[in-house]
Amino acid sequence: MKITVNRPSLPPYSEFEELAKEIWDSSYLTNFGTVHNKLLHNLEFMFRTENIALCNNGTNALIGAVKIAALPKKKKVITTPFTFAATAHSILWADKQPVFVDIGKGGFCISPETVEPAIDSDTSAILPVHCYGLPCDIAGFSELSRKTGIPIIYDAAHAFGVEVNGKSLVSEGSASIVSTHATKAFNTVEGGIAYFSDEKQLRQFTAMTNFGINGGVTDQLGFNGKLSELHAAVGLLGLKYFSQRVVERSKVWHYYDEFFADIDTVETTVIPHGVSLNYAYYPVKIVDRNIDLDEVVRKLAAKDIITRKYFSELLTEMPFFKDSLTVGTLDNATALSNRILCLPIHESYVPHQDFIATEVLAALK
Ligand code: T4K
Repeated sequence: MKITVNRPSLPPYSEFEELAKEIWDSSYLTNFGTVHNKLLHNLEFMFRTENIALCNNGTNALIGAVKIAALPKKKKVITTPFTFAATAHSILWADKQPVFVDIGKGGFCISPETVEPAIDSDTSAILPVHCYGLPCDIAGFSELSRKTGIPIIYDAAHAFGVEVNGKSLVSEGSASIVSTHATKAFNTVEGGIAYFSDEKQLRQFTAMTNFGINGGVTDQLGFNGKLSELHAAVGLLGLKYFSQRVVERSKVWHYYDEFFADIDTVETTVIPHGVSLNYAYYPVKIVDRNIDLDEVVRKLAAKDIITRKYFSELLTEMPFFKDSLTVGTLDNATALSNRILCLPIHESYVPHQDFIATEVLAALK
């Protein structure tokens, strides 16, 4: 069996078959159907907010969020280089300009301290990423937003189900988006969720995902960002299994933590106090710079263990973004560049956790 870095968490196929048949028989396949609405309702209950909408992927949700929640007459959106390309692509698709700043020391996210020096009269929004589902300094960003009037738009692509002191991380900032792609902790095959603190902006977003149609009238810019009934069905059924799967994935996380505790070359990730994680990624820092991570990835792949260097290549190092605006040094992000390895984590890996950890250790030697 190939052990991949992550794999979709799916409901039993028989349950999907039954619901798919109902959808088939109804002949209603998309455009805010019954299954879409049920999933939306269940997620509103789970996140304890009615200010969310579903979308056909996380990238489109983020484009919409930036388009709607960023200050309209200003151009710059301050963000992180330590993320997936979709974060900065979304800023550009929303007709804004990304400005990269460093992540904070000892974490994976940009911080109010690294962002503040980059704020100027053209700053339209701040776009932090809760990288691997680990929360940014939400209290600090909320204070920075209050002080400057600049909206915070969170890329919470990895953060489905994450809570901080019992509150869902999704309902933070002016807007926040989650990815429900197949590789995420919870999935709708492809999909996304968008949160807006302002109900008017939420209505604008929903209309935006439906060609800009508001009450039958096209009165704004739109695109097709709707989540189909079949995609929503995978989510609706999968949601029932979500919390049990978090428990199983946490076993793998804690097993790895203990396994690597005394290994000098491997620095594991500390979960901050008060955070309930979804355990969708297991990032470790390989401290010893003499170890070639690409070689480690290759050795493990030869054993059918697929690891990933998410997000070891900073966006600012990629050809497409290398001439983008950067403010300050990127020393902390650069220190992580080519040092982070995400190990396989999934609820079905509990029986394989010792094998995986042992092979990772062997590949590091
Ligand atoms: N913001 C951030 C911070 C993000 O990380 C992302 C996406 C977004 C925004 C945008 O959200 P979406 O528009 O995607 O909703 C993956 C995902 O495609 C992407 O969703 C994700 N972030 C990114 C971090 O990772 P790849 O290129 O690594 O995927 P791939 O196909 O190589 O799959 C990774 C592993 O998962 C493989 O080992 C195989 C396994 N896998 C994958 C798929 C698709 C399966 O077992 N089954 C599957 O169906 O990008």
